[in-house]
Amino acid sequence: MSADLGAQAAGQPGPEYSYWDYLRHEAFPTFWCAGCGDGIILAALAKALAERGRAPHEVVAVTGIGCFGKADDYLKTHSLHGTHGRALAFATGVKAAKPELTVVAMMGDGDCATIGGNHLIHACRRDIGVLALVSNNLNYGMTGGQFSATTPSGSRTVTSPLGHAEAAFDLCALAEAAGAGFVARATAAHPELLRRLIYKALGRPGFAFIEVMSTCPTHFGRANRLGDAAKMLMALRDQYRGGEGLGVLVQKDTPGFSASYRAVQVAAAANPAKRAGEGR
Ligand SMILES: Cc1ncc(C[n+]2csc(CCOP(=O)(O)OP(=O)(O)O)c2C)c(N)n1
Ligand code: SF4
Ligand SMILES: [Mg+2]
Repeated sequence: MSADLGAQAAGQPGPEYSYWDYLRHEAFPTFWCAGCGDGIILAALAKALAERGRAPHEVVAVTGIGCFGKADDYLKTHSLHGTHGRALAFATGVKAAKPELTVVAMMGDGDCATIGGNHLIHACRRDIGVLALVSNNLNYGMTGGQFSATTPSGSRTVTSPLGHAEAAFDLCALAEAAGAGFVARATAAHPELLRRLIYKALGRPGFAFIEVMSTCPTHFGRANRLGDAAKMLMALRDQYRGGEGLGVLVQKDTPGFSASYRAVQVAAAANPAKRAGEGR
């Protein structure tokens, strides 16, 4: 029994929602391979939403294309399944139009930072109140394991069978450099930390970026002889054993785009002659 259900059974008031309320049970089992890290990230998000007490209809899950881009299929929130690399562009539009909604863009490393890199840097700069939740499995899982902008130099993929010749982006450093007010990292081997980070991020008015180092045993793992899914998770746990590089890396108090834009709207209403394109 979960702690929530335990409290209810003991006659104490429990939280209004459980993670269970955010999942589309009829869509299970998921499309993901056994041992894929994506399910761990989905569960952490559902738990954090429940903890925040956001009703499912107040939440919009926005995705592009990719294995992690299937995540919205399993959420009983509003969802918007867009095109590859454009999740943050769609999410920006949703949040700009309806700032009262909780908007989460769920993206793979390809979706977010390879084809979608330009949208990422501008979302960071704009400080729009969207949570960017990235499953970084170091390759394009859905299309068969090609290298992406986060594939480590020297590693093997189907498009770098002799070792990748390029350097990888450090996504958190990229988000920080682009001006993100909240940047954090967890791994699929640290689900509790991930839940806490998502909870924190959901409380911010501005943009939040969370990178989850994840596992693709089917492609990246196989190509680099990293062993089965369990071995890959244990390797992630060991890689971050000291905690360096994990947790909240950047946290600033920023108003968020919706508040700044609202201030401009109020100013425009008070000064009609100064509206863009008028009074020249
Ligand atoms: C414009 C466009 N280019 C390419 C594709 C093909 N495509 C679909 S998913 C994908 C890569 C997905 O990788 P990532 O975003 O890392 O997600 P993962 O599958 O690893 O979770 C690509 C290249 C596409 N659907 N649309
Ligand atoms: S191909 Fe890789 S990323 Fe896609 S579901 Fe399978 S393990 Fe996960
Ligand atoms: Mg990927």
